This record gives sequence, structure tokens and C-alpha cells, in this order.
Amino acid sequence: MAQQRTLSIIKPDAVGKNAIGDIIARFEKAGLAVVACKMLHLSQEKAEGFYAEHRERPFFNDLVGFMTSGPVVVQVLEGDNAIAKNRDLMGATDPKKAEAGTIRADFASSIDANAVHGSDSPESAEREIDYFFAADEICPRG
Ligand code: RTP
Ligand code: MG
Repeated sequence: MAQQRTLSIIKPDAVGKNAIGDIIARFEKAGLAVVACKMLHLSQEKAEGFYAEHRERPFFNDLVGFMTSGPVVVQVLEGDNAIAKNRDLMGATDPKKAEAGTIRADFASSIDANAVHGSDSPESAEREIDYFFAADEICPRG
């Protein structure tokens, strides 16, 4: 599988637990490289635009409220099969269903406060990376 990029967000609950380093270590140990990274506090507009595909879902307002409740760390991860690999490391959306040893099993508190986001397809990865990063903010490892 060719090198791929994916967007990862460490959500406000995990930032609040001081787990940024532990979570990034899991990506790096699994062979994913951080090629872009920034910390920011999302505005309501930025969070709504990011999750626009969920706009009609009943949990949308709670999701936006949670994602704007504190700072997040947004990263581009690069590596072999990065999109699926990141989703495997994250575990299921609901931490009660997440496999032992996954990031959500270890750091998430609930389906809302679930520690991390990861792009779910090559199309989402491209859109989400462009949503947060300019081309000159990404530093490929070559
Ligand atoms: P994410 O987009 O954050 O990586 O999570 P995901 O792909 O695993 O889940 P997705 O279906 O895209 O949902 C986005 C976020 O919305 C919240 N959610 N709440 N209450 C609910 O039934 C429910 N379903 C989803 C979660 O915080 C999820 O991460
Ligand atoms: Mg999703």
C-alpha cells in the first residue's frame, strides 16, 4: 500500500486529560509520522463546517458544543495505509465497544467525549487536511 495521509484530531477531552503525548506516541509507534500539527480552539463556525456531513443528525449540536469546549490538536499523519491504520488505532466510536488497547478504549469517556477523530476515507482525508492546513504547513518526511 502506498504512502497515505490522514487527518487526526485530539479532541478537548483528551487534551484536558493531558494525554496529547500518549496519543501521539501511539501513532508514532505504529509507524505513522506527524507531518503537520497545530493546537487551536475551534470556533462554532469552524466546528460546524468540519462536521457538515452530520448537520441533520440528532447529536449535531452536542457534537459542535463538545468540539468547541476546549482546545484541540489537529495533525496530519503520514504512512503506509494511514487512513485505516489510524482508524484501527482509534477503535470504535463508542468507547464501550472499542477493542482493548485502542485509543478510545483507553482515553475516551463516552460516545461524545471520545478522545480522537480520524478521517474515514481518502476523500474525507483530502477535504479535512485542506480544511485545516495550507500546503506549506505540511512537512513530508520524503
Ligand atoms: P469521528 O468522525 O469524530 O472520527 O468519529 P467517527 O467517524 O467514529 O464517528 P461519526 O459517525 O463520524 O460521528 C462523529 C462524532 O459524532 C459523535 N456521535 N455521537 N450520540 C451518538 O449517537 C453519536 N454518534 C456519533 C461522536 O463523538 C463521533 O465521534
Ligand atoms: Mg467520522
